[in-house]
Amino acid sequence: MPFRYYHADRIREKMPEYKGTDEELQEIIDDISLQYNSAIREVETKLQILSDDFDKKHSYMPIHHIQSRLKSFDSILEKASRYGIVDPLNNIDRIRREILDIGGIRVICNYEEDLHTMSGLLLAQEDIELIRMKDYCNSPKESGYRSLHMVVAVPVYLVNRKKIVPVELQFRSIAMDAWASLEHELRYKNKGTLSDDIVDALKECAQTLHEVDERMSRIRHHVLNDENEYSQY
Ligand code: 0O2
Repeated sequence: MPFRYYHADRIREKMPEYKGTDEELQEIIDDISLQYNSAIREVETKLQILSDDFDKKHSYMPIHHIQSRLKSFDSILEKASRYGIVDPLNNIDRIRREILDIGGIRVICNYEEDLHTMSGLLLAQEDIELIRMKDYCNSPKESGYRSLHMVVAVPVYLVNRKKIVPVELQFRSIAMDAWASLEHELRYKNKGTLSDDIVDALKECAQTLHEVDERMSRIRHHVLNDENEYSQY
């Protein structure tokens, strides 16, 4: 038996109101797994190819590493309830339209300028459609969080159908990612709440790391003397 993202009976326990058969429920779950995992792979491959070509042209790889995840089915159902989607298993189309981070990719770049270069190169591809962009780099969140978020739609070609599937991308510099990972862990360890003092201290850390990002970028340009080399992108 192939690896299963989720088994129908486990989800049925949580959603006893679902009236379909086990086979129908398993079909819904397997479809999500296949389509979103495929979309993640498509976009990851595109990014990898861009990074390889960048390396070939400039002897430099802007992407430090990539992480991806398929949102757990439990989290999808929890978010659906938060979004007021009642009877979510009978409203899979609404879930697909409204929950845009079922497939997620985090692209960790070396320098802040690389985020804009790589996201721009991806968006320039003709089979990629931008659905939504949130620029938390230029407008950080209240917490101090910085990152460039975008949701893109990518075609996935299956045996007898083509699906357009959304994928959420979070482009971060190494410094932005370090802050977000540690802040997330602290918040998680403290059950989602942190005192005002800690929140302020973390915000200061985010600002310091932003200054470090800017300084590192200036040092890089100084060392490589390549101020305008990538401006063509
Ligand atoms: P995961 O597992 O990281 O995906 P939502 O909150 O999802 O209903 P929206 O508008 O999509 O609505 O949220 P937003 O804020 O644009 O993006 C949410 C994601 O950004 C979060 O995902 C985090 O990954 C990241 N993020 C946003 N703000 C912060 C922050 O203050 N600190 C940290 N560490 N990360 C942040 P999730 O939902 O947490 O889950």
